[in-house]
Amino acid sequence: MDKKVIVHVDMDAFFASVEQMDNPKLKGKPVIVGGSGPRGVVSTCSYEAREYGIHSAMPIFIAKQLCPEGVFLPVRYERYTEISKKVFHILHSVTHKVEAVSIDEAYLDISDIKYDPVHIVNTIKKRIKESVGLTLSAGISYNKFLAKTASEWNKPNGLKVITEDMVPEILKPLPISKVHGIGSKSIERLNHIGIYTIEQLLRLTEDDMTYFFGKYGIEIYNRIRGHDDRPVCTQRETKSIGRETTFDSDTMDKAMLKKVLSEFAEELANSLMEEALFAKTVTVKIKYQDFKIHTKSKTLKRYINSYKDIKEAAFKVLDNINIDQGIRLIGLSISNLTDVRYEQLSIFEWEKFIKDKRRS
Ligand code: TTP
Ligand code: MG
Repeated sequence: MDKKVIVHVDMDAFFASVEQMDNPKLKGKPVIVGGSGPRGVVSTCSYEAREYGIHSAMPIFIAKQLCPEGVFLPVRYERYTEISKKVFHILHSVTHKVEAVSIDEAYLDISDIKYDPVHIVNTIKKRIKESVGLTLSAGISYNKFLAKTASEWNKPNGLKVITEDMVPEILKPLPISKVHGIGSKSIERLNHIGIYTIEQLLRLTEDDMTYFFGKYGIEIYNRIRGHDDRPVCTQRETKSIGRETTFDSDTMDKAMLKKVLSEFAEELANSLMEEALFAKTVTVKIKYQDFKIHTKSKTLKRYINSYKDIKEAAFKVLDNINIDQGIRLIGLSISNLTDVRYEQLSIFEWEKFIKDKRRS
């Protein structure tokens, strides 16, 4: 089996970079984002602030002592979530094999894209810089552990490739804290017996590793030798997506109901796009003035994700409902979701497709 091509991306100083983007006067300054109040801690800080020794999870009062001239800001989750969605939207335009690890971090499996991985990653970086306004660091390798290690290599705005022939040499000088999965307690215990680097960790046997890390030991033993076969999991927990609204006064006005359905269709299409999903079943829910609920569904022959397709299916369902009394509430949902697209072409395959077409 061919080696996989895994990419790990991680936004640089995410919350702080968003603050600097939204308020350009803060660019180049030590910006610290964190909880207010006497027990607040640092969520993150700009790279300028890191030079003062400030880092995530440090109490704010200590950060203030280290850098009194720093700009201290509260956390604005909604804004960061909004930006995160844009970033993931771009990642999903490359491949549907995207595993979100956190608000600013993801793995991509780009093994199937017949393009130079560095070109792919540079394109992702460029797109995110141009259309979102932020930088990220990326690592490319043949498994998740090494891709993540690579993305941390030269933050911010880094790009590092780790190939098979570089392992384990390249890992040897790294401190054991760089091994994702080793907790601070284990680090302390290992430091206590004089183990600080991966080179030293490589000298431990499988039994030693089990002793130090429990059942997780063998996994770490393998990872530092470049073996990690965890797949990139495209999470698929959403079973259905829906919207509904209750009217101020009951209605039987079909044109109005269609207007509402069409607004919902647009929102649902956006949600599908964001998560790179397709749906097959469209359901309209109606609550009449006597509070009876009526739902009617239509399962289509093919998967859809566009506003137009969702709207048309919803209208058909509504047209098949015999409305004989006032309606209090209308809802639209889509289910039967999938993220496995039939012959889905990523932007790179599209580029190739278009080039090939021009040639022929
Ligand atoms: P990270 O990716 O760990 O950090 P970062 O993006 O700020 O900086 P780096 O360039 O090193 O990647 O975390 C992403 C966001 O998650 C971060 O901007 C703020 C939030 N976060 C917390 O709220 N608390 C924490 O302890 C950490 C580590 C992160
Ligand atoms: Mg980050």
